[in-house]
Amino acid sequence: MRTQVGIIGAGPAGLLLSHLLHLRGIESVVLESRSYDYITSRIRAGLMEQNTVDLLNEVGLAKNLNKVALPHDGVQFTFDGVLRRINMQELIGRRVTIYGQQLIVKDMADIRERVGGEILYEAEATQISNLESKPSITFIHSGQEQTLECDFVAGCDGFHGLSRPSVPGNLRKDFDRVYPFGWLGLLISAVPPSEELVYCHSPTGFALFSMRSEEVTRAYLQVRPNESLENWSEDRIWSELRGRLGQHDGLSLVEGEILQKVITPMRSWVSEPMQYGNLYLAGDSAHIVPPTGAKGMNLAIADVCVLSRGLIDFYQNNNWHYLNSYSETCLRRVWRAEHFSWWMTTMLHRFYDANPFDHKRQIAELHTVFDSDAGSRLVAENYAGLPLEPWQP
Ligand code: RFL
Ligand code: PHB
Repeated sequence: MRTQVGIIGAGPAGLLLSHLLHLRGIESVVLESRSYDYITSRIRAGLMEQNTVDLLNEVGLAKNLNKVALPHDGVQFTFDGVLRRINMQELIGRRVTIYGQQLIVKDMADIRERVGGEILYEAEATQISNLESKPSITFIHSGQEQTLECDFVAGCDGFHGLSRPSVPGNLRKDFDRVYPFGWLGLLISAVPPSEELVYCHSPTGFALFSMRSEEVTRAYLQVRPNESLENWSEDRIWSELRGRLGQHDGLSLVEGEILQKVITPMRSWVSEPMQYGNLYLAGDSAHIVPPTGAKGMNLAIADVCVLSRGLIDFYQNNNWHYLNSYSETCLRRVWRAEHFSWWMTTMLHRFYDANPFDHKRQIAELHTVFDSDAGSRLVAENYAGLPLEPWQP
């Protein structure tokens, strides 16, 4: 089997890349180890930056999104007994949008399928070879080992994929921070406490109230690392949700059936450079962030814009400029998102080893940022997202 760009992974990064390349007549094949049903029902991200939504509109991927997504002009924070709202629309003229990752993955996969795009599900890439000349990807599909020959490999296979480890260890530098807590993610059949997201700092830990629709709440509770789900009875969950939200005018916690609970560890990670030979890493395969800043999927999409521009310029104009500067261009934005995600995480979570001084300092930091117009604007600019690079030359 042969194609121009071999893409490993049908997450937001891989699917968007294959769509953008298709719009400019460049062929790709996407290899995905999981099934179509799995990737279109896996609950992960929910929040999209304004630029992400604008891009999806520009490239014809936002038809369903525009029907059901929930745009938010503001975002709310509680700490030290107060509720603060950042009005992003007023401060910076931009907003964020709630639309489940599994829905945008489905929209992209279905559109690729409709125009004859090749996505092989249950096709696990097991080896990438000849990265410095004509690459090939070995994969197992329907029990058979096969080979995909290509000009370039896009490693869009997430944090646990095969692409990053295919960059020789002596040419790669990894930057890593593990946080001493995780998130218990809950999907609840109940009206969310507010129409907007509420991030809560509390003496018993962080909580976030998001949503997937007007009737479905998506909530997260900070939990100890390596916490077991068995320790989280429904009673304990409701009591922590209630306590961490606190009592504020306009916020009310409605109980409902808990449809799903999952614990996720929290980590920051960057692998540099994001390119080796003809392999380009995009999205979680190259970097991850703790979800407090809602940046992971948005960053994956930002990488893909840079990569599609490079590949289009190469195929249309034989120009290597954007491909040669791919890693450097992406990493500038990646590190800003890493910083923002780290900052939101450390400012809003309770560190279990913090002493009373640390706690008072943290509360002071929250007042410094959220009582200030300049502080609120800084949060708004980063939360609603930095401008994207153009996806074509
Ligand atoms: P993905 O989505 O992990 O997709 C990678 C795909 O590659 C496949 N794969 C392979 N296929 C073939 N052969 C192999 N050897 C393969 N190895 C792996 C996998 O099956 C998979 O389908 O990576 P991508 O495309 O880079 O997208 C990244 C995003 O998924 C991720 O950053 C976000 O989910 C992060 N995230 C959030 N991001 C946001 O922008 N906004 C949010 O609100 C937000 N909320 C979140 C989040 C992540 C969370 N968790 C679960 C960590 C909330 C949570 C709780
Ligand atoms: C979500 O809706 O899943 C979500 C929203 C904002 C975050 C993290 C997750 O910061």
